[in-house]
Amino acid sequence: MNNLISQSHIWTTLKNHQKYLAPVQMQDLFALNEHRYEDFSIEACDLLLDYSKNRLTKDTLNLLRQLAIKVDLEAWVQKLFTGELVNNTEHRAALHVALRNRSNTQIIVNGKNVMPEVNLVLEKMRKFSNLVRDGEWRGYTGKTIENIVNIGIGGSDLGPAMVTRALRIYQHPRLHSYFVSNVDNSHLGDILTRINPETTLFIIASKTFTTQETLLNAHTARDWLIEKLGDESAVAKHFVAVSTATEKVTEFGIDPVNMFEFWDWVGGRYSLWSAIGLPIAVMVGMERFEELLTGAHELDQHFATAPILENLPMLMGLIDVWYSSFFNTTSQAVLPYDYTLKLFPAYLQQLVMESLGKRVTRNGDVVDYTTCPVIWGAPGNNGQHAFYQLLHQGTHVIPTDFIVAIESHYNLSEHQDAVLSNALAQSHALMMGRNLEKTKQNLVSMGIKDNDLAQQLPHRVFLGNQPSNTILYKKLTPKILGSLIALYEHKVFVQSTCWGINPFDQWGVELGKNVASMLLPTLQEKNNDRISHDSSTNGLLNYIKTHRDNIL
Ligand code: G6Q
Repeated sequence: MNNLISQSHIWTTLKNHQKYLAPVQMQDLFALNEHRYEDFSIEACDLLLDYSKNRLTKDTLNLLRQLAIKVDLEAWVQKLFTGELVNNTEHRAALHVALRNRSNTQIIVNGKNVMPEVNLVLEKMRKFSNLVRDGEWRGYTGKTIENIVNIGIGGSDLGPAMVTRALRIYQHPRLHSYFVSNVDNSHLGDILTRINPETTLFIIASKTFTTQETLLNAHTARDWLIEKLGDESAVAKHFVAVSTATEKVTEFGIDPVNMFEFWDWVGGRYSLWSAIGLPIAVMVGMERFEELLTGAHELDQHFATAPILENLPMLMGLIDVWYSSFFNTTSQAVLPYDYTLKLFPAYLQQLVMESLGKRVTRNGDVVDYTTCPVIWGAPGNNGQHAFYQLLHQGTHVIPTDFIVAIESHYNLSEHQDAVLSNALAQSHALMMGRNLEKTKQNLVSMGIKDNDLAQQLPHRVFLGNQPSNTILYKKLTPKILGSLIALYEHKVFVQSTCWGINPFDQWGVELGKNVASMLLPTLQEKNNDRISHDSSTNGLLNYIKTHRDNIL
């Protein structure tokens, strides 16, 4: 218990400070300081962060800064950037910053500079993506490639799927991308009915090349292709792999020449910058992929050098710790007012919750403070007509990130102003609320009176004081997107450092991988006699067995 940060003086001071701030209304803080926006907003890497609509003051920030100093945040950032084994349970570095190290300075892991290998793979990606895009890479029957099907799951799916969707405006006009992750028939099965095998390239993306879902989908896709084209040798023209496991890729039947390598120091959910980004490079071109890397690299430089309270990821991470551990908030909404970021909340769910969804510190001590919030969200205007009700009048405090593009890539008149006004109106309304008196005036002005007024009044009041950040950028270019993603990656690292958590392992995911293979044989047995799990699992298994017609 003694190793926990919660035992420190600064933690106790923050706790007391929270008691003082808990009843304070943000609208009063705005009224007291007409420069609150200027005082609590910051710009770096073409991203503007307005964090003025948060339940904090300058004192709060100074205390959070002291917390960052107490946990040696800046020293941990150095460890991250210099290849130390920050993933202590797997004895690995976590060097996503090396993958986008555009200044090419050497980064040593286990005594070896990793940059030459990184650059070689980037070069291989460039050549391959150009061949596909230029129509020079041809399928078995000589046709150019039109469909790119990425088969992977988790970190080998969410990042590239999100980025490819976000950068759709840049995609090659001949190419269509599909991302298959789920093992459910209706994912791959549906896509296979809509593509032509002669013009399809499958990218099998798996760091370990042992993941059940990916391998099953990959085998099914391979069998489908061979059946359709009538020759096993067609595989060489239609399958490439992205992996760290050369032997397993070869066993599967993919020539290592068509394999794009990455390394165990790249975590799955931090891997879109590696060859796992191959579908991005093919769809939008290697130059755009490199712009994405540049955006992330610039944010890396900012993170590594800017002082704590002028540092975007540090500020956002510290504010998140403030809410989770001192206000005990348990969820956080991410609301992009930029439809191209449709998949960003899903991507962040993995990045944040797989990294921080933990209850013991690096040393194995059980924490006595709230850590990772549940992350959820959806594009702005859609959410307004769905779950925002809970943000405005529910019983939870839900810190929210509004992510807003000033301009769109498309020029439909009036639309962008509608988006911007909605985004700003929502964060304003969440902060201000509408008190009893104002609500009453409003209802009276609408002609509502007497009993009706008394009855309606409590339903129409908005307490407000709901905190939010707003992140603004001009237009979602590959570079801006790179910076935005890196901002969230590093924000997670800041939170993990304050909480003393290792953000780079995922033992919960490993558990899932093991239990699935445990039940599979029971499901495939004909009789029910040997079922010996808990009675619920036994009951469900038996029910499934007696109700399904198509046992394969
Ligand atoms: C990510 C996790 C996990 C992983 C998938 C796929 O950080 O480790 O989401 O990415 O389980 O693993 P493979 O890439 O090994 O198939």
